[in-house]
Amino acid sequence: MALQPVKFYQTGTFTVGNRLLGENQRAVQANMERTNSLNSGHRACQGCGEALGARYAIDAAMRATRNQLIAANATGCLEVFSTPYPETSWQIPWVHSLFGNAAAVASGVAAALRVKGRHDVRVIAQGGDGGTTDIGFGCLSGMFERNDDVLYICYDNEAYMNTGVQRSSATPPAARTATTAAVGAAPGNEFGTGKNVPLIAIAHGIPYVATASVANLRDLEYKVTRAMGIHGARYIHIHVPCPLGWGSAPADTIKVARAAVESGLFPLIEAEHGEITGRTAIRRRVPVEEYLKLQRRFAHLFGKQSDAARIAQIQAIADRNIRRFGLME
Ligand SMILES: Cc1ncc(C[n+]2csc(CCOP(=O)(O)OP(=O)(O)O)c2C)c(N)n1
Ligand code: SF4
Repeated sequence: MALQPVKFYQTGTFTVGNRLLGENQRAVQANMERTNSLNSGHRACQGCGEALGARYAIDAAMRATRNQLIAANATGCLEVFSTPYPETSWQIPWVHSLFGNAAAVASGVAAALRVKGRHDVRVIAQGGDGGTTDIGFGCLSGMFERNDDVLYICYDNEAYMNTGVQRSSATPPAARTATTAAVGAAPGNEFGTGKNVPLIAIAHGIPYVATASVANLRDLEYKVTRAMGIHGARYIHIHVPCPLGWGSAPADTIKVARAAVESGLFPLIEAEHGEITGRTAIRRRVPVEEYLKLQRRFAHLFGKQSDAARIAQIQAIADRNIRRFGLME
C-alpha cells in the first residue's frame, strides 16, 4: 500500500470506509476482509490507545503478509488485557514471551521458519515501552545487530501501566507516575536524560525504522505495510495514550495523541539503513500546554501558579524536535 495523502477531511468516517475515497486509497480497516486481529472481548480500559494501535498495526501486517504472520508478545497491558487464561482476543498465531525477551523469541521463531523453508511466514514482536526500552533492550539490540527478519513494534504509553503506572526510560520529563511523585522542588520525572529508542534503532543501521501515532492511523497502516515489505530487522515505535496512567479522558485519546504530534513532542519520522528518509510535517503547530493540560500526570505544572520554567523546558524539547527533523518544512 503506497501512502496516499488525504487532502480533505470530509472523506467519510475512517473506520466505516472513507467512502468518498477511491477503492485503492481506503484504509485496511475500511475493508470488510480485514482480519480483526485483536477482536472484541478484550479487557483494555475505555479509550486505550494501545488496543487501538495494536488492532490497526496487526491488521495492516496481516493484510501485507496475506495472513501469514506470527506474533510474539511481551508481558504488559497488551498481553494481559487480551489473553486472560483460558481466553484470547487474538485471531492470529500469537505467543506470549517473557517481559524482557519478545525480540529474542521472535528471532528464534524467524530462524525456525527459515530452517523449515517457510519464507512466506513473517514474524512480529510487540511490547510496551517497559518491555522494549528497559528490560527488553538488550534482546532488541541483538535482534537489530544480527538483522533478524522481524518487525518489532513498541506501543509507547510512557510507563509500566500493567503493574500500576511506574516510570520507564520512556517516561517524559515532569510526568507524575507512581514512582515519580509530584512533590518537592522538581516534581515528576527527571529532566535532561531519557532513552530515545527510535534514534538508537536508527543508529544500528537496520533496514527500516519509523515512529507512528494513533493520531494518524492512515500513516500507521502505511508504515506497518511498508515494514512488512522489507526483510531484515525493522522497528516501529507507536505513541499510544493511556487514559488510566496519563489521567486523560478516555474520549480524548486521539486528541491527546494529536497534540503530542502537532506540538513536536512526538515527531513522526521514517529512516532506512541509518538515514532519515521521511518526516510528517506538522499541520497546525500547537504549544506544548495544549498537550500537557489534557493530562492529570502534568497537573502539578498548572497549579495556582503555573510552572512557567518547566513548561518552557518542555517547549524547548518540542522546538528542538521540530528543528532537528524539519517538521515545519
Ligand atoms: C522479569 C519481570 N519483572 C517484572 C515483571 C512484572 N511486569 C509485568 S508487565 C510489567 C510492566 C509492563 O510495562 P510496559 O512494558 O511499559 O507495558 P504496558 O503495560 O505499559 O503496556 C511488569 C513490571 C515481569 N513480568 N517480569
Ligand atoms: S492501563 Fe492504559 S495501556 Fe493498560 S489497558 Fe488501560 S488504558 Fe490501556
